[in-house]
Amino acid sequence: MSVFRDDFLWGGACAANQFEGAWDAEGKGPSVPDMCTSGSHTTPRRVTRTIEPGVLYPSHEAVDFYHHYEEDIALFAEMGFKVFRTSINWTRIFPTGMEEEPNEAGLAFYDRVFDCCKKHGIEPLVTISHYEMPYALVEKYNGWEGREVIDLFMHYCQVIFARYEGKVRYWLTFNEINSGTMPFGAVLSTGTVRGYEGPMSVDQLPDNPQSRFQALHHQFVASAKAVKYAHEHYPDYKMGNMICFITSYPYTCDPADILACQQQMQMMNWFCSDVQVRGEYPYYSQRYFDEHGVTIHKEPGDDQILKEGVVDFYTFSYYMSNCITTHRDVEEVGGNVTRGFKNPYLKASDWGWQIDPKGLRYTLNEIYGRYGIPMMVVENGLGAYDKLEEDGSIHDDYRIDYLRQHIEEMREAVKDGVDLMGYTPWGCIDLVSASTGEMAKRYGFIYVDKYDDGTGDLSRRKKDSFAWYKKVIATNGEDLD
Ligand code: BGP
Repeated sequence: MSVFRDDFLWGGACAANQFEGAWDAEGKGPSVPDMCTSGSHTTPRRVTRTIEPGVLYPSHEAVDFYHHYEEDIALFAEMGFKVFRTSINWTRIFPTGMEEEPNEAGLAFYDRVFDCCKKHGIEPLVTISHYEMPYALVEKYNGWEGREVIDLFMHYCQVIFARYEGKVRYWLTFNEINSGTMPFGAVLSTGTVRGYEGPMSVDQLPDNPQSRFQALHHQFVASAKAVKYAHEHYPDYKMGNMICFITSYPYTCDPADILACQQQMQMMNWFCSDVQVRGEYPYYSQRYFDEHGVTIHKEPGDDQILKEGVVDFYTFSYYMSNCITTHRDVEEVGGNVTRGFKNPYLKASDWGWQIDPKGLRYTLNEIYGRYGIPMMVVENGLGAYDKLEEDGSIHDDYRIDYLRQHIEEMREAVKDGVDLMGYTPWGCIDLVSASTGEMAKRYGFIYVDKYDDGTGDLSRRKKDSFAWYKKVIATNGEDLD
């Protein structure tokens, strides 16, 4: 018998801006990633205020899910997906985010996607905002720093909640909301980069913690309002949060490292979910704000709404772990939204992300111990270079190894007693990398013929991991060989 529950939600995850393409089709407006050029592991993406001619913006075509959704969802169904995590691109529905009337063509596209999922017996899990805020709101309000954005977001939520009733039950409010606690999040998440043109790199972005944390407060309020509204109007909707969890370990047993690590875990990994799950700012945040010159401006009623809009389930992305140290002689390593220090016991991906399957078991236990609500791993996976063989096959045994080891540890965590609802590995079909804008950094079970220079015929091919994952799902996670 499987240790995973019978209704375990096996599937995969994508985000609209990273795979749909059709960035200006049928009335869609530009969202923040549409203004981000391609980059690489060594050259950061750039944010531009206008679309520069002759420059590659990878979200513009991406892998064109917009025109391939039927074929792609059929492939997901062939693997046996029970759930498909995707997002709605806000600017397909409201091109600037400020319109009163939604764009019917945009709404109709997601009708087609969700109907197609239904036809295949796949449950959609929808991220309402996955790094896709309307660029017009960056220019007008400095993104989420403007309190006005809360009402605009609520209007968007009300429209999609009503439209997709009967088609979507599982919703996540903001993707990786805690990226707003870090400089990197200012571009894709909080949008607090009005007037900025330049590299999107952790070291080069101008940083303003005051505007990031104020923006984050507005996202908390918006998330809670959306949750409360959904609970009141659609009792069968299940509302989740989504955290980028980068587990930190103290590099040494020097008490200074232990404390530094605790502080990193608090503000990076726990702060946002403490608000979204427990319904209030955690005690440790005030000192952090005082020491970082941050004053959160709240309106009467904000604290109440945070209490009333707590989520039903907790979701997170998990790719890696990092070490934290106060010592100077330790090598730094990369990550999706932040950096840390090298763990001598771990290997890293070609992009420097430290691979740590056991850390997933540890993390699941930590989260469940803190909150005790159902959880879902909604992103996990190995971004790697794949080689397309002459006969069209792709032998991605390294990806199978990575996923196998992580599923084994999820199994252990379930045996430990955590309540795990599902697993949606990231980029189940190859898509554009959020951090680097590359196609070469592939995660999929399905290979897409699309390359960093923008070429490719967009044809789809099954990698070796496709058949492997199909077997994993068919055996409810028992057969991982
Ligand atoms: C997460 C994001 C995703 C996704 C993933 C992989 O931070 O939620 O959007 O892209 O990381 O990161 P990357 O694409 O940079 O490899």
